[in-house]
Amino acid sequence: MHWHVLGAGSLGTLWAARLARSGVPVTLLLRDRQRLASYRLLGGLTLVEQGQASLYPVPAQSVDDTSSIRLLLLACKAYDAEAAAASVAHRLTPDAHVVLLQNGLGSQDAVAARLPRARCIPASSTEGAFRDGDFRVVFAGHGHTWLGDPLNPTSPEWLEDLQSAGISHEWTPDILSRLWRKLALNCAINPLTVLHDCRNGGLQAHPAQVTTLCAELSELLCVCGQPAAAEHLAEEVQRVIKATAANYSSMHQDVAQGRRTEISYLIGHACAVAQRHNCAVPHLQVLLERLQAELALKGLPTT
Ligand code: NAD
Ligand code: KPL
Repeated sequence: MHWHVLGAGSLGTLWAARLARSGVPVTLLLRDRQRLASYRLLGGLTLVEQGQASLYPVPAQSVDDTSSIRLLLLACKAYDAEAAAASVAHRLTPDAHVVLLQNGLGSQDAVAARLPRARCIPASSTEGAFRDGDFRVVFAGHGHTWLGDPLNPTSPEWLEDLQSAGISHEWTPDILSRLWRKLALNCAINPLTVLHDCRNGGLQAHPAQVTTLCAELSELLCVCGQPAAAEHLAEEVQRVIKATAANYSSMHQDVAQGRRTEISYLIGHACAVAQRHNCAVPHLQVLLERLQAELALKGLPTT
């Protein structure tokens, strides 16, 4: 199986470099010919692991190339996913599989609607990586990736490629439950870290706020058919706050670095779904509005 990776950022590079070094055929898809020229000048992707940088000369094309794509890894941000998928829709074979690495919820449905013939496979990852240069990524935190198809429990053959590449993973028929659980954790922690301008551990000073959000999120998860994702949510949120006390949340990092956040696919999505189900989430709603105001104040997009 030949992998195409669209989105040569942190996770896309992390996957492409590991697949390529294990001998799996992989091609990087870049936005345009200018990006392709810059990439070729550098000679490949650089992955930094435990302080050691290695160059992987992964072949690349621009999205407007015409060769067909049977297995696509979509590794862009949630707000870019639909447009990125649309840009290669004409190249997908009728039996194409598309792995969706986006955090949060909402973008997966938007992509699936754009690619009605493809088998879309959402994933949820706890791996950590960041860019420290053009086409250069630091593997910052080992983690695990869950993948699944809400419409078809059969696992795809290409999971063997992840095994060979050393990408820790598991196929799960309950991928939606995993994505909802992660979204709930992110909703209970990330916006508050932005508003209090603190590390995750700083939320230990605001236990009532966190507990109230967890109660609303648990109710919402049950209302939208995800009771398993609601189980012991408050306890897990407290555990994550303690375990990651010294870290800044991903949303805090985005805001601190002046980057667009994935707000619409996290707390924005939770509030939109709550409204659709007539489920009252007043504290989440106020948190969303305060977060949007803070983003606007900083000149960042509010969606
Ligand atoms: P990133 O911003 O580092 O990379 C995204 C890349 O996609 C960028 O290089 C961007 O230029 C490219 N891109 C966007 N639209 C494109 C298009 N139309 N054509 C070609 N390229 C396009 O993002 P990331 O950190 O790798 O995150 C990807 C997703 O994974 C996000 O939803 C994020 O929340 C999630 N995630 C990231 C991490 C992490 O540690 N980085 C961990 C877990 C989950
Ligand atoms: O996933 C996270 C993030 O920062 O995005 C954690 C650490 C769980 C905080 O919500």
